[in-house]
Amino acid sequence: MCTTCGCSTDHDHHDHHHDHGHPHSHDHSHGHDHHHDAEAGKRTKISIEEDILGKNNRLAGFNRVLFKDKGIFVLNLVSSPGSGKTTLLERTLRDLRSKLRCAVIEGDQQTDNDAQRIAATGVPVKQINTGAGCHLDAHMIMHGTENFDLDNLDLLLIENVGNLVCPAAFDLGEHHKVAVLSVTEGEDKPLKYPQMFHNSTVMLLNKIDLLPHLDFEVEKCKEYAQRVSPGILIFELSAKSGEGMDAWYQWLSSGVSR
Ligand SMILES: Nc1nc2c(ncn2[C@@H]2O[C@H](COP(=O)(O)OP(=O)(O)OP(=O)(O)O)[C@@H](O)[C@H]2O)c(=O)[nH]1
Ligand SMILES: [Mg+2]
Repeated sequence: MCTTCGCSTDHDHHDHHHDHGHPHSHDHSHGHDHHHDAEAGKRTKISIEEDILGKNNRLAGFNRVLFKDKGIFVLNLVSSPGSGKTTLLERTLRDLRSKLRCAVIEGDQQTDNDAQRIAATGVPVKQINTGAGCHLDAHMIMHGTENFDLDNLDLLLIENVGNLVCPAAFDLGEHHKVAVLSVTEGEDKPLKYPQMFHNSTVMLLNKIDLLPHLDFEVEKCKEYAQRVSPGILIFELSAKSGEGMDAWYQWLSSGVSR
């Protein structure tokens, strides 16, 4: 289950062979004998949550070491559904793929629609379907990376499941979370979902081509984002028109060459 919303994540209890030697301690002993005791139940829930996040953090640590060894810059794009993550990736890849060796992991509950869109850019892509799960976790990323030639990769872009809540809690071993917020969503989202913005290094304010049609107050939104995440970098851009994309590319490229 997800620590935040209590959704089930079947992938925590799968059964297949691993050849990458990371530790798998599938603990199925979570206290079913406590449900008549509310306090004990609460304690059990907290310990399950700590257990899940603890396991995730350990695996994220493995990923981080792998990415460092291979010299791969890794970004985790998080947002609500439809903010424009895939559109941003498509444009970014088309513009940067001649300069950087890129790969993409796509996370969605169902369909490989986004993976097909990325594949059309010619960049290697792996779709992960989370089923009932509302976020990617470090274990999925560990397996996702098995699909790529990591020795010949500069940049790995991960599109998380569209959800402003749960992905905030899960470290994937990435260098940075990048929160994508589109101007159609309202300027108050950083205040309403502070964890996501607090945990992100960058906020991409997307769809600015639509601003003339909306009441969205850009400065207010930026102030809210800074309030929950002081120092967060904000790029205003349009994945559709291309406006503002250069500053994003510059930041991205400087991360790769670091
Ligand atoms: N006007 C405008 N539309 C955009 C922009 N970026 C994306 N869109 C549109 O927004 C819709 C959703 O875009 P996607 O790229 O699929 O969004 P997403 O965040 O990947 O969606 P999920 O994967 O479902 O969470 C599509 O209709 C896009 O064409 C933009 O900068 N301006
Ligand atoms: Mg998408």
